[in-house]
Amino acid sequence: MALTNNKSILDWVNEKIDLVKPDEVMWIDGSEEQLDALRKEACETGEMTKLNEELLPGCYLHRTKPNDVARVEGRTFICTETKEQAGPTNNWEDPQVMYKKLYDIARDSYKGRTMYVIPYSMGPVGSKFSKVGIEITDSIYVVLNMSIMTRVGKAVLDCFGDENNDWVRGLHCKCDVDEEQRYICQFPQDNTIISVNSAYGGNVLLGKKCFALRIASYQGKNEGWQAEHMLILGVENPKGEVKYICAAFPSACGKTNLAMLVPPEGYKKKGYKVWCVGDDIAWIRKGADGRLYAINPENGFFGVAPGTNEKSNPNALASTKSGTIFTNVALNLDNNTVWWEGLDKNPPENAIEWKGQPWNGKESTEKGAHPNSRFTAPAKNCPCISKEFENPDGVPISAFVFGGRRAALTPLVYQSRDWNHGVFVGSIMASETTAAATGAVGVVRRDPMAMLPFCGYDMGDYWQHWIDIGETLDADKAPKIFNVNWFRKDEDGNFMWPGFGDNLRVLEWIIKRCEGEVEADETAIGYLPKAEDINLEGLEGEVTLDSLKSILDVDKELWKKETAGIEEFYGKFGKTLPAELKKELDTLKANLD
Ligand code: GTP
Ligand code: SPV
Ligand code: MN
Repeated sequence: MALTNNKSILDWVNEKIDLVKPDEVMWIDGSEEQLDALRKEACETGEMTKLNEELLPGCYLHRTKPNDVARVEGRTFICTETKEQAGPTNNWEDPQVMYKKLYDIARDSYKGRTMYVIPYSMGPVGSKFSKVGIEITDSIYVVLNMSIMTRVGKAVLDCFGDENNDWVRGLHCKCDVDEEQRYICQFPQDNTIISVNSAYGGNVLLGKKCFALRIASYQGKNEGWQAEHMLILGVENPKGEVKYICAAFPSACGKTNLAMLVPPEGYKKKGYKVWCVGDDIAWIRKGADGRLYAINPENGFFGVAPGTNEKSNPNALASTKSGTIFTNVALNLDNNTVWWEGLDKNPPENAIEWKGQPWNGKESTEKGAHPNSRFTAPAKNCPCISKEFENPDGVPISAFVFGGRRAALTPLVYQSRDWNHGVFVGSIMASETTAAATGAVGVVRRDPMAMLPFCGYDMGDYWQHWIDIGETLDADKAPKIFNVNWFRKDEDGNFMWPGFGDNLRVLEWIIKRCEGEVEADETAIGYLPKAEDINLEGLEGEVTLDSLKSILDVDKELWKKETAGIEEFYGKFGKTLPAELKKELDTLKANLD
């Protein structure tokens, strides 16, 4: 039974029923009974495996097809009226051409299947930050993941009302999971998303990257707010004061880890705490007091499994201990639990690897879990979830932090001179590619604000939006903007900075800068810490003042080469490149000479 009288929703759902021809239609009401019945059904058909109820209560394992394990950037399209509106960094197709192609693929594809209609809210139900979506899918895996990652069900529609037309349409059709016919398409001008021939995470959980970033970034541009690929964390000092930081790193570059950071022993003893508000996406608006506020529109974590362990990220691991769906990890047959590379040093011998084949972790040279295998865990499971997580007004932002994986060049941390220089610093971000998207891994590419795969319109206009937002902020209220790099390597290829919990040492410097409590050195690229101002207590033997100095080093010759790459990248944009950024590039070049 339909859960709403909203005509725009009912008309659209009926139109889609006529197109895909399901045997049955089920509206997802958000009740435990309904979800439980679906879990049962998925286990009966083999779509999911129920894990050990004692060790992992309410947890399930799912395997996707080996051809369907990551986002597919080459098959992701922004379909706007003109190609220019999508900009030079997005794949574009004419909306009418793309609708026809997608409808031809989707037509009759639900025959013999059930259509699930999922009403969901990105953000706490009823918050002024929040937005509603409807996702139609033929996958129980999608329903169950969406009900962890977002707020789903009847309550969403009750609050939405019958006249409201401000909602995002999402149609997902698994079809035959044929990679040749796979398309992930956003129609920002129609508030519409269509995804066909995939059944993997970011391609099909349409609330996440498709809506909360690609569509929402476009909405934000028009409505005066921002949708960013950013974690949100709060650092509580021993006096109990909490400062909030938003940080943008590309996929698989450390957002979830930083968001759930465990302070080093010395900090813990002093009374420092870190609180997680969000690990992937931030929606940001100006508050009544003139500061910027952020909410996490999601309700769960879709986190990278490999490398997650008791030491690297105990909070993420704890979050996966109940009510979690694991995708593409190894199944330990001895105790019906899961395993992935980097969980511990004791891989199971009697196991099934991520593709579904028998696997002996002690002997096999193959991986047990896919490098982009993931957990979908409820945010409320996280031991360090912020008490502001449900706050409909969000949290006030003190600093924006950009960062990526750069083996060379970028120092551990630096601060921009002002807002526009900070926008420039975000715009010149580059990072080594990871397994989060299909394609080569480890290649340095430009990824401005970690939004390259997620910006729903021309990236030049997006930079202009950042500059425009800055103009509305009083200087003393605007977040300060920084850049970090946890991934600098020495000549032997070892990471120079221990990372993880020790990143709090850098956050402490960032907060001190925001509070005007510490001096910095002005360099060609911006303000750098004096090495003595980064607290190394407890890192004896790991990081010395000298090694820290080399992680903070600015190599002018390397940076000159970098400016050539930036210039080439900027050259793609033509007239949408903001003059302010061109000016910042000229300043950087002059500073380096
Ligand atoms: P998405 O969910 O794809 O957006 O990824 P993410 O940005 O949340 O990345 P995540 O925190 O899951 O980390 C990805 C990988 O980076 C993992 O293998 C981590 O072990 C590694 N990593 C995270 N933080 C650090 C760090 O400070 N230093 C080093 N060397 N590795 C890190
Ligand atoms: C990312 O790739 O940035 C993710 C995972 O957070 S996905 O949802 O697949 O996009
Ligand atoms: Mn992400």
